[in-house]
Amino acid sequence: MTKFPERVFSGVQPTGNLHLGNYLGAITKFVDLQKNYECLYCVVDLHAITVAQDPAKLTSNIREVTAAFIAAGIDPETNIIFNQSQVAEHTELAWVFNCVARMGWLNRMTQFKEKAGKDRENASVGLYAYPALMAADILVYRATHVPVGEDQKQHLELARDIAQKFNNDFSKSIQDHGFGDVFFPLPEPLIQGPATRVMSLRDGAKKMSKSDVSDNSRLNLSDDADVIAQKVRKAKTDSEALPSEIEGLGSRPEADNLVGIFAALNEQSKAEVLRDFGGANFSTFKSALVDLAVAKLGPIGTKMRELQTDQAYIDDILRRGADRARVHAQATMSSVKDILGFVR
Ligand code: AQP
Repeated sequence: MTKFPERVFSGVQPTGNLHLGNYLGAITKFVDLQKNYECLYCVVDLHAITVAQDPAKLTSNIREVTAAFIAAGIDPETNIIFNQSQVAEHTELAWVFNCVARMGWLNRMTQFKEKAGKDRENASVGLYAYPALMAADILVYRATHVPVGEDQKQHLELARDIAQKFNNDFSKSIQDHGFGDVFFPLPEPLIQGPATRVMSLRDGAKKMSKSDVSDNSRLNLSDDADVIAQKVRKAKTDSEALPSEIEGLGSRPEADNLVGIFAALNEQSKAEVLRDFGGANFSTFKSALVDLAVAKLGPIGTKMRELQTDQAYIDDILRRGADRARVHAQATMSSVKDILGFVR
């Protein structure tokens, strides 16, 4: 069986309001993985335009996500940080994958259903085809590991299905060209820890999201200490004290969410948090959470603001990252063209 070198790829959309969910579900994992893997971290601007974007705002959002990566601790020299639209091979492979993926597979994607809502006829074709582009983002680097939040699990499964179908459909050509048994690895999702799905601070049944109209529903990475304190204090809770055992969180989604956030920020398990706070009321727990969130997020926000004042520095990182990423992507695309039978 073909053995692939271990490589990490993941992306974040530059759609504004980068929040605690993006940070705990994805960016902190990116930081940890750089110790042991070759990593590519991408600002997925082509995904952002699947819904309407203001061009000037998009430019600043691309720089903001880049600044967040660096401020959170990702080293742009040892890892590759870049924006998707600078490496044309993502879209080239996405077209191939549009022809590999089946309509029935895409019809099952819950994110499309949620984002298109009732007005499905008016959703962009890009929003529908989004998961095929996401598969191309990962597989153009033949990445083996993909750190994401829980909400991206279904898209990752689709990427694996696409890789497998490509490997099966073209198995003879793959072997004839000397690429071994299979050409693409089946990328593994890395979805771990106590905050893989951070929920809204206003509604424990809704995911914390950039597009939520209520800014109080999320902690933005750009929020200062006062805003963090205000939002945590206003976060919806119930009237009971915190339980001492994890089972006690079962029917209490808002309490479960805040305990999960505390655990992830403090690098603990939820059980450890409840050992310390079981029996405490929410005002005590929220005060501790404010201190922790300000201590962890405050320096990141400050560093992000500082980095964003130097656009030339950010743009240079993205350009150099894209140059490095393109080397891998072009090699994959050349092989894919041979496998498909294109003349080049
Ligand atoms: N609430 C969340 N909890 C944990 N992880 C999350 N992620 C997003 N929301 C949460 C993870 O963050 C990474 C980047 O996400 P994205 O920017 O590509 O897109 P998204 O999932 O669509 O993010 P939002 O915030 O929910 O944006 P909108 O409101 O525009 O849809 C991914 O790994 C994601 O899993």
